[in-house]
Amino acid sequence: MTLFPEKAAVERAVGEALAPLTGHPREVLRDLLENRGKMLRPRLLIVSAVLTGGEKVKEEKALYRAAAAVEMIHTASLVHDDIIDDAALRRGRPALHLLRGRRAAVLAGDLLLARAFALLSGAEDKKRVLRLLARSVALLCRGELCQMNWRCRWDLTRRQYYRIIHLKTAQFIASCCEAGGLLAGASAEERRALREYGANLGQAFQLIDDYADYAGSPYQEGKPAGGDLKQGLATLPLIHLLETRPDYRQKLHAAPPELPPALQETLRKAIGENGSLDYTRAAALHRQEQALRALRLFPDNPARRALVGMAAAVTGRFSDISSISR
Ligand code: GRG
Repeated sequence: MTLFPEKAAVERAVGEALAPLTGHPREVLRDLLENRGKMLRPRLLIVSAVLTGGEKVKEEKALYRAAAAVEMIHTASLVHDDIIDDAALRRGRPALHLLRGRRAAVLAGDLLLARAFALLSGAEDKKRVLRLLARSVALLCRGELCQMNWRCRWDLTRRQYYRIIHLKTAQFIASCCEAGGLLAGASAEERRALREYGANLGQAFQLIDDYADYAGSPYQEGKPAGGDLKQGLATLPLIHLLETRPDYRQKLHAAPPELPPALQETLRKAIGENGSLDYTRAAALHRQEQALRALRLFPDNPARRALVGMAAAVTGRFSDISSISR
């Protein structure tokens, strides 16, 4: 049984978007696209469309083009993110900038983004999806810039943290769900509910990602743990520790911007012992509940159950997402 029956159609649409490329550019993108992730965003877009428009929406080519475009946008953001973070691994393999060099990786991300928008601009009547996703990419970049601006500053508040994860992760996931609704002709109320579901799912997703950076395996997907502290990023586990244990705040403020490994280790240990990881997990579970609550508008059917399953998988192991049956 195929677990994501639309996967082949989405991949065909990605192929269509990249068809005009030849030679070296095509080769660079091939490295990237051969190593697929969970395809969470295209799944969300398609299931949201089916939930609000019924099975007949699956006959529309525009659905697969939009699904391919969100996966391409997401992949472009990962390429750029890995350059910014100097990450060594992506999806368990060397990051593109290590395989092809930083300059080529920047341009490969740009190229992918441009081809994604070319795909979206194909259908005249789908302008609203194009506008929604263009705005969402701008917010992604603002989130990343904001996070960059807070690097090695340890006084980031919980409110500011939630704002950053909304911009860099949750709002794009919300836009994928809303785009599915738009393509299926969903009502304004349904689109709001889909957005609410996606935004909460996205927050839960990022909270678990930030949890995983401290908790390590089995949550880390081919990424070494401990990267956030090393890069000077304050995420909820650390923010919670600093809120509840001001003595650690003093230690951090007295330290150089690049934290010495011994202090990183002390903080990591303290975060575990202080209950800050449990706190982060509970915050993710709360967002997951909110996501499920947003689905109450919709009748029980296979598409709704698929969205429930995807929300449930986010706080379980990430890999469970790819085992959800539709
Ligand atoms: C070029 C579109 C573009 C944006 C530039 C760098 C940047 C601005 C934004 C970074 C946004 C980012 C990477 C946020 C993290 C989101 C996140 C948790 C990604 C992991 O998503 P998964 O687990 O990945 O769905 P897979 O590998 O399964 O696709």
